[in-house]
Amino acid sequence: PKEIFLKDYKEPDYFFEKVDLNFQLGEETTLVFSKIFVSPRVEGCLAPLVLDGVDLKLISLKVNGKEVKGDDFHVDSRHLTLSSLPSGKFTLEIVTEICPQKNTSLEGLYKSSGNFCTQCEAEGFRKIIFYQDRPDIMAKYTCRIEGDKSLYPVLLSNGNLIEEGELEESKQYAESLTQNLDPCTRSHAMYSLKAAMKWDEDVFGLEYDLDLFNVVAVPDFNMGAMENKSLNIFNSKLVLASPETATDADYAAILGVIGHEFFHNWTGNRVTCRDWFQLSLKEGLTVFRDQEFSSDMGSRPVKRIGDVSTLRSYQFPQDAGPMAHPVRPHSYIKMDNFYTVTVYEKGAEVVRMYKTLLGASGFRKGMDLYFKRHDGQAVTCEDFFAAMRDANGADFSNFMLWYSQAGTPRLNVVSNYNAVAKTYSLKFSQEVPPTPGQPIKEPMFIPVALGLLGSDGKDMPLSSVYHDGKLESISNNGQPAQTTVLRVTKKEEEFVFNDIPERPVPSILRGYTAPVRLDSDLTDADLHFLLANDSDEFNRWEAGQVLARKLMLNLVSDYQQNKPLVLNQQFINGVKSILCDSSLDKEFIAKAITLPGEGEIMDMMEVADPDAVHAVRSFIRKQLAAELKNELHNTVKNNRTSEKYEFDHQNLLRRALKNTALGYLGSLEDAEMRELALHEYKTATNLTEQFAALVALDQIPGKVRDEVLADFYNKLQHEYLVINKWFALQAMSNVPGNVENVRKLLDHPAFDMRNPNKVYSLIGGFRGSLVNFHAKDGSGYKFLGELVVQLDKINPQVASRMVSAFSRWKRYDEMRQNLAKAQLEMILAANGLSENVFEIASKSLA
Ligand code: B3K
Ligand code: ZN
Repeated sequence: PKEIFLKDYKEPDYFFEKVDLNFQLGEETTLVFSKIFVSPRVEGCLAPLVLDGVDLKLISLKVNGKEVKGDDFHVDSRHLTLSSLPSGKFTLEIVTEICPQKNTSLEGLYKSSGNFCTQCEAEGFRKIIFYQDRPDIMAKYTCRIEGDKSLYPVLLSNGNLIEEGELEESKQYAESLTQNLDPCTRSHAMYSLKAAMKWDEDVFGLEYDLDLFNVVAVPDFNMGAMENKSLNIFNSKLVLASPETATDADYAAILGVIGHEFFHNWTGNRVTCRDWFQLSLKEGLTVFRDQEFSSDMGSRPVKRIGDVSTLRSYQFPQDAGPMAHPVRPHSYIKMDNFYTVTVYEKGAEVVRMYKTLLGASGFRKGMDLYFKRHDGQAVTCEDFFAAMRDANGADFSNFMLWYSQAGTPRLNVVSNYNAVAKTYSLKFSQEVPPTPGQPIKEPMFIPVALGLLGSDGKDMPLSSVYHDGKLESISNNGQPAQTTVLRVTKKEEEFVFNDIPERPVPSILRGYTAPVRLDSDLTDADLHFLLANDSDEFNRWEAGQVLARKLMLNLVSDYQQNKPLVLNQQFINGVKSILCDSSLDKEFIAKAITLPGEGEIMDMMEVADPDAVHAVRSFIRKQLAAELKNELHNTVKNNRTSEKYEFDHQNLLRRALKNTALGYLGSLEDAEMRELALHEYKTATNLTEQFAALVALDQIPGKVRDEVLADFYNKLQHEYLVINKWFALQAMSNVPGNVENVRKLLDHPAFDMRNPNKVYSLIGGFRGSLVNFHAKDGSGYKFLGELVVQLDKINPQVASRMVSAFSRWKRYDEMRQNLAKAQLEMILAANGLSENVFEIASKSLA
């Protein structure tokens, strides 16, 4: 397979000005008529025109209305090459035949669950017609679709509807679209869309530019959604919501994803990427925009906590493994493999840093300039950087390194208080770890928001800081600041604060202003102090997490040495005081009493030990549940929601806290608590509470668990999205030997390997059980290895997502390493392996 490099980018020799498409949808094959108006970039161009085309049958080919002769074109399995072209502009008419009914890759044009659907990003358009399939070809399109009216009553395409009507033989056609949403979509998705439209106008001054906007739900879809202009397509799980079939988390995800796709209209469609390496230009920016949107619609600190947890649990491990790549990758074999947490989530952190450095109004100025300069263009990450810089006259020194250097920087801080001089110093040092192809790194530009707490727990006023041989004043409209943003740009660097009356407790990296791993010399007492007092809610939560991580790592080491596990009282008291603090936001409490995830702890170990990490996390949960049983029980009783479900902030908070408490109680092997969970299950008026009760009951194997799981299936079997949750719950179970149960579920009548959501639930879910996926006998690895090979024949994109679970195999003990490696080798040896899986598997072994 061929690797494609950023450094090899060349402008196209030919531009396409206009493209007219006509689809004749059929039951055996579909015919696509394309008429392309071509113009050479440079007058008198003699270069051949190379069109991409995969799995296409060429029916006819005309240039300027004349059939092209055999000598003047060449077709192979990837390209159609045309030579002896007219000089100057010309038209190209091509008729292509495709088989959407046989297309299980869900890329290009495919038919599934009775619908025709397209997916063109990143390189799927070449599976529909012969085309220069690259993002810098920006043409005007018209699109006509013809199909059987009874089978395909609704025909939707991009842009405004020009014309629609009837044809003979009960066929109809449309040159665009009609609004058609099912009623339950209308409520929450429509609410989300309207909110997103208003938000973008208010916050960025960006308006929608067409008369129509369609939201379509598709049950068989590889990703979450796709931002096709005026025709956003969604995986149905990210659109369809009713209280009985979607949880609060689903409602929140829908809000975010509807927003995300809508926001792409400006950041992605009107201004797009020059080439796919620039993907984060639109994705990092649009994720940032959807995060901000969700923050404004709900609780900002809680949203931030959730986003940072995702970054730590998924992006940090990626950045530390064999698939580590910069926010702007340097090369790829299959672009689809680079729709990653690094490009999306770390990319969003990079955009957030501009805002941290420039402030809200400076950031807005930068965005305004970006659109002013680049509306209608295909551009690069440098163009975005330049707009931010130029609009503000800003000095960003080496900021661009965030786009080119992979790996999570480590930032270390050492503090010192001088009681005589009344100065407080913070010494920063940074290190960016080596990653594949990048052994040596430069220091990064790290914005660090900082506050200093006095012994009264309040922020000290900060007036000046001595840095780099200069005294810099810190002020907030003339007033001393409570939080300041330090710019750490060197390998080692010191900041000294003046007029500090007592030794402060520093609150470093408030709001998590940079995607780094922070180490500091804060003591446990300092962390407890921050947990109780920090005015920055994110750092309050963070202090608790740092304490919990330390505790968990210590217990893991006790476990490995066969020492008895003991939970210290101070930690229990800390959790108790948060749980019982009625002044706190309930959703914040839920986050603050939740332990760091198993993946996060594994990621911090020299050799990852899944059994120990799982045992320790379960032990702490159980101990806390036992010690705080009354408080947790009261929390459940006091936070049941009212009869009618509403996705409103007040009720959402109550459910978040109640469900977290119930989860703790479910870990106890206690008949009374099981009754409680069963009661919650039976009396729930919405899926959020019902499913949380099911999750609580799922923890203890036995008759009750089996009966409730069966009951849930019987009642909700017609709701396929809910049944996917039911699959996932069982797949993630830590019951020893669960792999056999998961194998059986593959034959369940509701399972279907061709539906990505089902695969993500059952097979993806299984990878979530540390003890079973990493089982010492290799049964988990073998299960996944076999499935990847099977899946690859159906849908390479989905298979490739599944194989990535193996990529960090070197993090485990030798026995597990050998078992995982054997699976990767087996996969690579499979016949007809896709490039998608090949890329991940081979890079994992390298
Ligand atoms: N841009 C699409 C993702 C396309 C994925 C291609 N394999 C969805 C999004 O980010 O909104
Ligand atoms: Zn996106």
